[in-house]
Amino acid sequence: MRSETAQLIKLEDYKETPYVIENVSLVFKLQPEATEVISTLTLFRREGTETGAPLELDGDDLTLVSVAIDGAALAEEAYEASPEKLVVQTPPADTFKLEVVTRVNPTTNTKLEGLYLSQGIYCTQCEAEGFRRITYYYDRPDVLSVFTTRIEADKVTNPILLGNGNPQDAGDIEGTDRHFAVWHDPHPKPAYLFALVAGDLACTSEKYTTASGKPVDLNIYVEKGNEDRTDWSMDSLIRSMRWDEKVFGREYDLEVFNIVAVSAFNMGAMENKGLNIFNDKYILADSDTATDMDYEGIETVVAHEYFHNWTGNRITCREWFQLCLKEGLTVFRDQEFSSDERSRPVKRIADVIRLKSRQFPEDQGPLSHPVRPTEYKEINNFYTATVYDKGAELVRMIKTILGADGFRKGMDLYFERHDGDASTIEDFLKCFEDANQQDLSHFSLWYHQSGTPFVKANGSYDEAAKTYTLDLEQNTAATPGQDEKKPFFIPIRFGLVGPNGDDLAYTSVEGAHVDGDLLHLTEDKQTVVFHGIGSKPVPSLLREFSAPVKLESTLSREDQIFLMRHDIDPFNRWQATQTLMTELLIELTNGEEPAGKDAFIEALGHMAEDKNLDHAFRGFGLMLPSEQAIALEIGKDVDTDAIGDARDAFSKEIGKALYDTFKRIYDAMEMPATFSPDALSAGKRALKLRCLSYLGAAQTEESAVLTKAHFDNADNMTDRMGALTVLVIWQLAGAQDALKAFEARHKDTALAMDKWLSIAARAPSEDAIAAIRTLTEHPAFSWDNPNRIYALIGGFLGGNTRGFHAADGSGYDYLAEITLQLDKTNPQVASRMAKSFGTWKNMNAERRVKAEAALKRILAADQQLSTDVKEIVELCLD
Ligand code: B3K
Ligand code: ZN
Repeated sequence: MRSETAQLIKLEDYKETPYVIENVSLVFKLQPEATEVISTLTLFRREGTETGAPLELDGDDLTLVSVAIDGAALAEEAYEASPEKLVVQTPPADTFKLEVVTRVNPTTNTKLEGLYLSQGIYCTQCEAEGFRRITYYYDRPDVLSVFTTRIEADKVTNPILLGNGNPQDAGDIEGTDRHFAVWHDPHPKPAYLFALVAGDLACTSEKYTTASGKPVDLNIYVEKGNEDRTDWSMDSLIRSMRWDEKVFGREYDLEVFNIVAVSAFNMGAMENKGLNIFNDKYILADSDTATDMDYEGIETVVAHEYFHNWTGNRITCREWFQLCLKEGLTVFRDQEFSSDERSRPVKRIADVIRLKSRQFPEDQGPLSHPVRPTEYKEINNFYTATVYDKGAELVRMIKTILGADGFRKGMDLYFERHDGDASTIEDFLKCFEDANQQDLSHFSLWYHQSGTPFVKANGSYDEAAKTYTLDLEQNTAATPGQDEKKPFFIPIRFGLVGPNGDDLAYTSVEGAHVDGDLLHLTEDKQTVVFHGIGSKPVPSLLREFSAPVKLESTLSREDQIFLMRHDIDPFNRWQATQTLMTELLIELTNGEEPAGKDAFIEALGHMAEDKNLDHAFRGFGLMLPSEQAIALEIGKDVDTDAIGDARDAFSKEIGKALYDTFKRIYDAMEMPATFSPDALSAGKRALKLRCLSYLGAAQTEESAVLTKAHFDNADNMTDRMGALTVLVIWQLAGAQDALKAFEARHKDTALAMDKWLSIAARAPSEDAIAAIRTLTEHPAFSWDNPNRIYALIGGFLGGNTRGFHAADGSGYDYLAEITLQLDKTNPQVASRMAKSFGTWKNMNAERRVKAEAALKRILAADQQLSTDVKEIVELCLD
């Protein structure tokens, strides 16, 4: 949507539509440059709407061909049409049929929103407001209707014709080279869940029988030649369907479930009813082209989209402010699925790393917003880590507070009470309150108040009284639009760890609601006294990361090392390691020599070799916080070069100090004879590669040879890419050869070349921007495909901190330049890139000046900015 005067949409302005759309019948006459869409809507006047009140439908960039009501063409004065709107001034009756014909051009649709062509395949993307780019409609989630879709297309180029719901009819169109298919979706749905696909696609199929015995045809459609790369996604789908039956009691509800993978897609995937459309990155996998992380990503996204069938589709959102109702909840569900399928603590660590690296910076900067926002200009800008990942944390906290049974009771009531509804967060919370007779009003503040709460904890032990006193304090800094913050309801899972590593029991407690190992922090300050504590404990707080807060610990380094070795909560063992690493790295960044560094490195060596721990867990334990994470922790006046230098030096120091340990683990690792993406094998590969990266950091001749051999001998992408990254990042001998060999091997596989682009984008360089410009000329890169842009430009912005935050401002200038360039073709991708400006206020003065100038240059550019980009830039400058 392009507009100089983008409107601020406010939650408080919500009103129902004056008319109800009962039925939608669509006919698509597909042509690459001029597709005709005939839409017939059965409408009736809503009770309370004045007779003859105008009917105003949304459009975006539409060409109207004709408009009729009940079979009669409308006189010109009876309606007003523009590309953005169709207004029928005075509908003639309480119930009527509106027939609208529009024409759209799928070939020139570079925004990838609405109907577009991707590699010769027609496909659609309608969430959030793409349906209005197909036909005039009430394009909002609270308008639920029954859709029937007829698709007509050329038989040769489009043998496969897919729509939502169940197939109803199909055949040739006599006297032409064309054929048709009719799809009917019996479940009323909002327009954002509409989808259509037509093309020459290959298909993999399976049969599934639901828990109650209903047969379902499962199909995964891909571009021809890719059909042997769908086994994992099909397997993930079947496991997801079974899991949702078992864990949430939810069955699938149509005769077919179709998935289509396309190569040009703005995001990961889309949960259209019965016809999920995916970015092919989240469907295609084989061991030669996909990493273990890709396999995990596929499992997660396939599950996520499938789970939306109940949380999103059967129960949808009243308006887009409620986005977290479906997204936060569905992320929670996919996280739980992966935890059950893999290792729960490892999955928890991975999810928390993601939350802290994506959501924490968002919530502590100019783009901070509540999980349920109250205003926006462009809804596509609000598909954020806050809505998704923090949204999932809020659902997780409800489960923590109510317990597993109470949570399930609330979910059951939600499905029973709201099936078929367009709901709100209030509706959702009410189900948990009613099912558990519990008041969640204080808890609900999490949905409305933005910002990351900082929790401070200070403990003291009184040996004579056998008491342990914990002084807790919470504080949330002001965020845009919210100067004053109220205290949150923070569930803190904890243990008081005794000298032998066991949790100490307490006899009684005062000062807070404490139930077993769960403490409710509900006020700004609380002093909690535990009685009957026999010896001095080390507190282990926020176990399992029970709330999305930043814990400022006052523990000594010895105590952290103690937790790192002994905590019974694996998450907090990992967290203690991270906390220590971060503290040490900050001191190193400041040029100090940190106390306890050697003891820490020694403890790290123990963890690396601890056979009682999961391989994947050990891999995560060894991982240093990213440069961005350290920058966020420092918070202000950040010098990214100093952080990079300190982190490099510390990696090297650990690599040298524990060289023998890492080499021993590396050499001793037994790998399965054939590749399997299972969690155990993936964990072994991860640990082995983590060891290799420290050996690489030590930059010995031996480690360069070892890394190059690892690359040369790799029989899977995880090892090949892992070793290539080590070679390139540490500039080891053989790096250039390896880059060339990778390119030669994978030049015809775009998704594999994306990995090459993102590694190349991270390579240390004197002139990073010149290097990126050269890479944009590479045949593997294209400005037209989001995956290529995310790989190269996204890889640079997120993975090359020195380059992007270069003190001379060249990284910021480049981002301004490509934001403007991309905005002309694909505003969603442009604004996603521009969000990298979100941390500029944390930088030092030298960098801030450059970043601010670059942001201002975007606003002042001699081109019309999309609402998407304009909103992000304005928020950043606010
Ligand atoms: N619901 C889609 C995201 C749509 C994004 C629109 N800008 C995928 C998902 O979250 O499952
Ligand atoms: Zn989703």
